[in-house]
Amino acid sequence: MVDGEVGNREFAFDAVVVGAGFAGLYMLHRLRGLGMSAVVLEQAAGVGGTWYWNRYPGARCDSESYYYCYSFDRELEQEWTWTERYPRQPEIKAYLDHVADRFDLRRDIRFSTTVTGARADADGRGWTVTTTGAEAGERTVRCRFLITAVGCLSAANVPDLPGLESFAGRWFHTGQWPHEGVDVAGRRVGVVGTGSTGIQAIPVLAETAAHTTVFQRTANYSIPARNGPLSDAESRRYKADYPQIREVQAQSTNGHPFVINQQSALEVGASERDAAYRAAWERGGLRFRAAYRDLLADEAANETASEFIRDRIREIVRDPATAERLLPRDHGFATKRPPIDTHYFETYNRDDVTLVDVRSDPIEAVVPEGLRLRSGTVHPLDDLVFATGFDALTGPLLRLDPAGPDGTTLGEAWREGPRTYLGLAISGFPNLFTITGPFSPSVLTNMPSSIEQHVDWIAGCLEHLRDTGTDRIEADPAAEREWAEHNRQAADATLLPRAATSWYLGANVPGKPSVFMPYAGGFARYAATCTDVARSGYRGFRLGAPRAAA
Ligand code: N01
Repeated sequence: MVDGEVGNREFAFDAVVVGAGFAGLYMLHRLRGLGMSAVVLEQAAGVGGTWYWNRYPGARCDSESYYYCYSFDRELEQEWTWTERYPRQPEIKAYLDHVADRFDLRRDIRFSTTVTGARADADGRGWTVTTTGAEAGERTVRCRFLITAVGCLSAANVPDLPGLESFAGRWFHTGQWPHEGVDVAGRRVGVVGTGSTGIQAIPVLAETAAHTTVFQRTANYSIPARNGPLSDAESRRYKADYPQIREVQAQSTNGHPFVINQQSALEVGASERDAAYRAAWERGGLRFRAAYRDLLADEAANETASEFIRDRIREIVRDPATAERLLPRDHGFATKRPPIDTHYFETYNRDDVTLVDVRSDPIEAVVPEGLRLRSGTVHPLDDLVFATGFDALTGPLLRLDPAGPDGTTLGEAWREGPRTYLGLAISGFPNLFTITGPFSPSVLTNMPSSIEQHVDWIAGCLEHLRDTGTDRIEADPAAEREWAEHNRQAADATLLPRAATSWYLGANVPGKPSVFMPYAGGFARYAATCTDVARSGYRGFRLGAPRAAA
């Protein structure tokens, strides 16, 4: 069935948005505000995006609830009350359900609809999007503009281990967790992966499982979250302070409402530094990395924080051999995405938890009874949990399989790695916008902050195109090359590209080109660049001739 006939100039919609998470919901709201017709295509049966799928035990946000939310509507800010310092997955999902209802968004969302491809018109002035859904066969939707709101961490990365199909137990990826939950009582559970997800899930699984075996490839730093209920007084204070909080976020490096200490970790004495780290450790959360300005820029400075955390691990974990295996030594603190936890390291003091180092003895195969390592050791398991992360940033876009006017697919265009202009647009793919695409700050920031900034920019751009009667926009390849170079320099000014196993570089997916994908130059600086590009009349973009002139 065809919505708007393929090949003619009639469009069913001004815009198709793919994804109904934080980004897609707000994009739809802004498109409506512009008086544009729009539909959101969503694979899931409900809204939420990441927070629809990631229902694993312990799933909760590492940003604090009072700012892991929209800022675009003052009434929404005041009427929603968070219950904990860090929101659990069901609470964030409930918040996004509330937003969808409050702004009457659902009537323009097609749920259970998977985008399987998208083809630009030969003249680059529209798109035909192909979907599959509940009905048999494919459907197509015609639109002028295609806007991806697919998130950065939505394409699950399940390791390609031989024998997985032979496993006699149950296996799960944390990002595709069964909605009905998984009861692990009395079972031997294996968890592969010690990133943010594994570090959240392991303590919770260990509370119920008969035995938990953690398969660790890279030891990780983690800061205690210090989660707890939000009191009425705290909620009232945040609500009263929102104007200032939002201002701090807008001026920040990473969209979080905290100011990074402008001292160097190396210009203070050891005891003063230790006291600062102790205070940050006690306060808990991602703010730890704001202790000194050069933690992500100078190896010696970083090492002071890294060693402080290693000391805490040595202190918490009773068995010295286990503690030693848990010490991260191949990368500095926060050069990979730093997890925060609730009793993660303490979990290794349980008799029913075993840590297995699969860096020195890699997983070789799944066998019916469990996991077999290269040494031949078999760990018997009833349940296998892959907390193995995602094909980050590029994976969700490549899955949409867009093709430009000349038929070149995104997979072909990005064979050597991604290239974008501002993370918002891709040369060769006119009238396509990518919310939080590669080479935008995205995963280095508090995501709702980046999402709102991108959506607002795209809405402003669409308004400009409409007001000038322009129906085609495309990133200029030269601007894209310059942006890539600026990204490389911004990343190289930090320690981030040196963490060899980082998913920021695509290192977690075998065969993925090694490119540092998020923009490391800072959120406020990035947003100012985007604003400047718009003010300059969209420098670096090729705008089609206005309709009247054409
Ligand atoms: O994934 P990861 P994640 N054999 O890629 C290991 C966000 N998030 O789902 O480091 C053995 O970080 C891999 O090892 P290595 C957040 O941005 C946000 O945990 O590649 N091990 C690593 O230990 C986060 O960073 C929240 O050597 C294998 C782990 O699996 C991002 O999601 C909460 C392996 C994967 O860690 C991804 O986190 C949770 C193999 N074949 C997550 N393959 C919020 O608060 C992979 N690993 C918003």
